[in-house]
Parts: sequence; structure tokens; C-alpha cells
Amino acid sequence: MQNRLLNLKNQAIALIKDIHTSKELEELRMSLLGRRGKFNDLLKELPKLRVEERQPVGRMANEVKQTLNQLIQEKQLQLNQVGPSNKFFDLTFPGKLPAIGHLHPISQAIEEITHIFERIGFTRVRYPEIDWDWYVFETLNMPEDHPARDEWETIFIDTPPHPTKGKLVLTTHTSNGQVREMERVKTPPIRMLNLGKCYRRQQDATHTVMFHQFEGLVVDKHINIPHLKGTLDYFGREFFGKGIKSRIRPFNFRFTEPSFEVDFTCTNCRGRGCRFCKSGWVEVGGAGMVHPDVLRAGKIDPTKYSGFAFGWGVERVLRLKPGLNIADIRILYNSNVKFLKQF
Ligand code: FA5
Repeated sequence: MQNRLLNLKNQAIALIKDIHTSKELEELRMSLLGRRGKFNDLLKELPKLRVEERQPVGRMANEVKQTLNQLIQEKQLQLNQVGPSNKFFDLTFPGKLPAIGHLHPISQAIEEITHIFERIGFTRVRYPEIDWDWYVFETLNMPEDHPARDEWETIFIDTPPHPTKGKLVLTTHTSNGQVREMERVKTPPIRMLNLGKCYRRQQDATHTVMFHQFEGLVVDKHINIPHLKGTLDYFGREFFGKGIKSRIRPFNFRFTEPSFEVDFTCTNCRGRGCRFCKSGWVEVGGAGMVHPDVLRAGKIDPTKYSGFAFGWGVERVLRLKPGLNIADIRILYNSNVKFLKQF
């Protein structure tokens, strides 16, 4: 009987090896270990053995049963791991980590710029991306047909004009938020950061049709140019790093008087002059003291209050961050993952 038990075990091992489905395995289990299976058939012969033989044979029968149960269980586990292609799949093999994304560099810059200005009391607001001519040009001292409008290369919306606010345009600059903010706050102080998308018919290495601007507007009693200059220097230090200074140059905007163009020390050569900047300075945008006409358009008395404003490109300041030197800002928007991954 011991030999027959061993034969049963060896046969079963060979059969289990050849099994490919759970159904086949269950059938085999029943035929071996089921109530009417081969193992029970053998056990029925146990009482026929001599008394002294029964104990060792019984022990051996138990071991064979345990071994068969274990082999069947292991086979079942193995079958569970086999995929539809029937290839063995090793569950213990380390998996591939899913790619983890992050905010777009422009969104990161927007967050950083917002935090920098929030620290000195500015509040971020958002005004319409499609706005009336009234807010984009008219109240900013640029009446219809004024040649200054040409510089804004505007995209107009083809809808009937508003009876008093004129045509709808895609905002060419965030300065449309100036009079809107004065209307919202009514009585100064105002410390606005209007950050949003702008659109112009422009496309080259430093211009895109859609871009972002951030507009600062401060209106209060006794606001003067040193307040503006202090704010510019603060931004330069915080965003570009220590040692970066701002410079203002006379310019002309219809909605500020006096007006300036704002430069920062070139972060590439730190002011020495390089191929990138030529002069040691790089321009980021415009600024100036709010024109009395604009204050009046926002129903604020220019004899009591004064203010400063600035408006710069997010793409422009990002490309000047130390170590970045993005030569062509269009790369920010062409979904080049190799480029975007670095941020
Ligand atoms: C203005 O848009 C004024 N509204 C700025 C201003 C605000 C002046 C408040 C005074 C007071 P300008 O057209 O120069 O100015 O644009 C400002 C900045 O926006 C530019 O220096 C540049 O950084 C960015 N910019 C303008 N057009 C584009 C464009 N097509 N693509 C990317 N950035 C642009």
C-alpha cells in the first residue's frame, strides 16, 4: 500500500504540472481527493492491513494528502497570476511608477507672482478676458481712432457694439482692470493685482497671440514715484533673486503720467552686458503714475488721491529667471513634454 500511495503522489505531481485552467484543476482535485477519489479508495484498504502496519501507512497517507493539497493550492495561485495571454506574470516584480505631472511653468510663475504681491498687501482679482472697448481703451485715454491703439494689435469680437461701452474685444492688456477695480472698491485704498490672459495679433520669439500679464494698481492718498520704485525693487529681489535691481526709463502710455518702461538687471550677466541683453538690463513692461483722467473715469477724485500702475508679461519675467534664459517663449505653449518636465 505504501508503494501505491507513492505512485498516487507522483502521478498527481505530473498531472498538476500539465494543468492550464482552474476548471481542470478542480476536476483533478475531485478525482484525487474527493469523496470518491483515488485517495479515499486507497484508504478503504487500511483496515485490511496488519495492525502494526496501519500506523506508519496511516501517517504516510496523511503526508501524501497534505502534499497534494499544498500542490493544488500553489497551482491555483499560479493560475490566478496568469494573464489572458497565458504568459506567467510575476506579481513580485517591481512595477512601473505612473508618471506624476505638475503645474505648467506659467501656472507656477502665476502662483509665485501672486504670493510675492500678497505679502505686501495686494489682492489678486480677475476681470473679463473679453471686455468692452470702454475698459480696454476708452477710459484709459485712448478714444476711438486714437493712433496709440495701434500698438495693441487688437482682436475684435464680431458682435453688435454696446450702446455706451462700444465693441467687445479680447483684452489686449490687464489694464482693463484699472477702472473696473475703481468701480468695485469705490473708495481707496486700492492694492490690486489683476492677473490674466491677454491677446494680440503678434507672433515671434518674444510674442505669442495669447499671453499673460499682471497688472498692479495702487491708489491712495499721497502715492508717489518712490512707492512705485520700491515695489519694483521688491519684486526684482523676490522673483529674480538678491542683487537684481529695477530701472525706470521715461516712456509714453496714454493712461499714466509720467510713464515709464521698466527694466531689471539681466540675470544672465548680472548687469555686465551679454549677447542676451546687450546693455545689462532687460525690459519687462510698462508702469507709471495713474493719469487723472483714468481716476476720474473710475469716479475717484484726482485732487485727493493718486496712484501708480504697472503691467508686465508673465512669460517675459519667467524667461528672465536665473538659469532659464528661454530664447523663444513659444516653447511654453507647444506641449513639448521634454521641455516642460524640467520645471
Ligand atoms: C501694456 O500692455 C500696458 N498696459 C502696461 C502698463 C500697465 C503700463 C500699467 C503702464 C501702467 P505693453 O504693450 O508694453 O504695455 O505690454 C507690457 C508687457 O506685456 C510687455 O513688456 C511684455 O512683457 C508683455 N507682452 C506684450 N505683448 C506680448 C505678447 N504678444 N506676447 C508676450 N508678452 C507680451
